[in-house]
Amino acid sequence: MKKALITGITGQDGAYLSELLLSKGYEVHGLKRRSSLFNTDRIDHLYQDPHEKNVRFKLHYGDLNDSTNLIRIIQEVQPDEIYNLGAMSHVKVSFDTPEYTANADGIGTLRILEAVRILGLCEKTRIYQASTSELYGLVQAVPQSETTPFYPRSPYAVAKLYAYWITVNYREAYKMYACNGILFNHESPLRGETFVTRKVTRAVAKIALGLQDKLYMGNIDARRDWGHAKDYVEAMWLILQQEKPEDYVIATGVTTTIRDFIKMAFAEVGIDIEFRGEGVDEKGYVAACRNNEYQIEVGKEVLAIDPKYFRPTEVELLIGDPTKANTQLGWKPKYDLAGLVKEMVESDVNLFKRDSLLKTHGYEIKNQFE
Ligand code: NDP
Ligand code: GDR
Repeated sequence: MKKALITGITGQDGAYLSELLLSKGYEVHGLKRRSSLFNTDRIDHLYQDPHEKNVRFKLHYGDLNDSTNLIRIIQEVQPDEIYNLGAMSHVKVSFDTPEYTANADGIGTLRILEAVRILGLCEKTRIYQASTSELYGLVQAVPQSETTPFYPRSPYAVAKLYAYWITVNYREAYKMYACNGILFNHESPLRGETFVTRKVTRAVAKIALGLQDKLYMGNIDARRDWGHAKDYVEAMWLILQQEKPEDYVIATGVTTTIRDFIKMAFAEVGIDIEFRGEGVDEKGYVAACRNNEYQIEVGKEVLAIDPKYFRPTEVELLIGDPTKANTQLGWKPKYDLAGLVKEMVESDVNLFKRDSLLKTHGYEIKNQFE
């Protein structure tokens, strides 16, 4: 039985990757951070009572900022594969916490590689590094492929650039099977609530159900190449199953503005949006409500721009060229953007129907910060 260790197991990708590896017969170990509230929502359905026999899903307390902890866990687990998905992964937040981000996202990767080397596991353990399309940053060429030059535009991206190159360096210096998956944005109903797609699908659901009036957004003209996280964790696994360790771009090859994503998400609940105004004065109005279940008045302002969501330096255009992954890995995405939007909106509508029911029975609904 193969053993995998996943850092970032409590995140979006960690949850889907755990499901995939368990379905392939792996024993799955995960690094979990101590937090003051439970943080295992996305993987609770995979939990196995550690007192049972033949447990194949095990969590270990740890942190990418603690080398001795990582060495101990890797020594204990002796993994065949490590998926380093743990990171402070929010680009905007990285401008507020640049040093922490550099430590966890940049040096954290070095700590994993060094632990494997110190423990003499260079030949046994294969390592996947969660690299990112944010490395391309300021557009140098499109579509972006494995040979496009990098120009990172945030503390997050700069930290991930270090992680990218230290992974390449350890592969070349110590003959380790260590690879970068340069993944473009991928989303799902499990996406963190403050990333743009989930922020939008949650707001759409709440606005339709009368739980929220308005959605405040940043730069809605940026473009992203969005895929489904389920497809992308499949690519991570494939990258570690090849004869030779290499780096791969994983993307759909289609780019869409945030503005169009917003329109698509509202359309899922039968609300048509029209944008009027310019720059920070731009607003989104309801042009039509085609769904009798939701009572949204035509002409209602449901979206406005709040400059607080602008980034000091922005990544305006991402569109990936997945040719290498298509041909060498045989990887092709099964989901398209329309299917992804539908699934995310449906999931959030179901989530907030419960709140709507509580509200109609007089219970107070907790607000959450974006
Ligand atoms: P999430 O933000 O959903 O999950 C991040 C995970 O990292 C969480 O489990 C989090 O733990 C954990 N983590 C954060 N800081 C530390 C730390 N110091 N030590 C250990 N673990 C830590 O990210 P995604 O699942 O979306 O992304 C997975 C990885 O892929 C990340 O590295 C991200 O940067 C990268 N990536 C993501 C893309 C995307 O579109 N989703 C695209 C390209 C790359 P906790 O739950 O306790 O906060
Ligand atoms: P990104 O994702 O920065 O690409 O990083 P995010 O969804 O946060 O932003 C995408 C684009 O939307 C614009 N935007 C807003 N973004 C957020 N979060 N909130 C807003 O209100 C808003 N309004 C407009 C942003 O400016 C940006 O242009 C994600 C993360 O998962 C990274 O970890 C990963 O490496 C990259 O994707 C690939």
